[in-house]
Amino acid sequence: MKIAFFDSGMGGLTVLNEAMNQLPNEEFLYFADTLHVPYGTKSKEEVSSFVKQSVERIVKEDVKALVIACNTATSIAVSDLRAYYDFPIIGMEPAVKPAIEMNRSTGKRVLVLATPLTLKQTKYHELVSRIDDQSIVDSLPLPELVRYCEELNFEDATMIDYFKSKFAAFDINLYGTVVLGCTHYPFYKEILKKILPEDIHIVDGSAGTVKRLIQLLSPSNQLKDSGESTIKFMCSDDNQDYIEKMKFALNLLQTKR
Ligand code: DGN
Repeated sequence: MKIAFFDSGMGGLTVLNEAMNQLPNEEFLYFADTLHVPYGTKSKEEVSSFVKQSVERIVKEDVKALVIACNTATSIAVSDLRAYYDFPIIGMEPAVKPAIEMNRSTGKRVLVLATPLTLKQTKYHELVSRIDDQSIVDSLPLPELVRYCEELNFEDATMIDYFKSKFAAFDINLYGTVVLGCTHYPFYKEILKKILPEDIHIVDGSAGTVKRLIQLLSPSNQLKDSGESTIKFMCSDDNQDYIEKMKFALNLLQTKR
């Protein structure tokens, strides 16, 4: 049986990559909702319906768990999906909690980067108000970044200009940690390192999500302990060129390991 990963586009590959590092014997399925990417600038109702349609296709495959490898889709649809399906469904959460812990004694602030839709959701505001007892968390929406990633635009010069213009309103030296609260953003980690101060930590939620996946599958012995990992790629518009693009992007992540 497969462990399925789902995102609007290729962002969830950053989470799949983490899972492949930790679970080398599994069969994976990766599904991208290419008919509707990007989600982050659409309405909550639209995204909720796109996620449901995608998951209906995914469950036709033989799946034992589903990772919603998209912060935007998780914040909108994970509770409804869990109420409807009876296999483990694991979502993403911006790694705000570890980021706050890292800065408790440093006096530095935390900057959360995510899509506009994730940052607007009650789920995000509740998370921050529950744990940000020193009011050190700020957020910055990056509405264009998913599109750049989908275009495989990883060109240093363009992206450095883009990030510099986005950070211009912030005194970046006040920050100890930057949280990548969208699964597309870790593709830009190396570029971000080039422009952020050297001592800033850059964190994302994929390790936490994969840890939770392992916790949920281990007790019922659903993890494989031998064999090779395999990946089946699917996308909602069945575009073979996009599938090749995803393979290329996953390979980029794997060569950075
Ligand atoms: N990768 C998605 C996320 O983590 O929010 C972004 C999806 C999108 O389509 N904007």
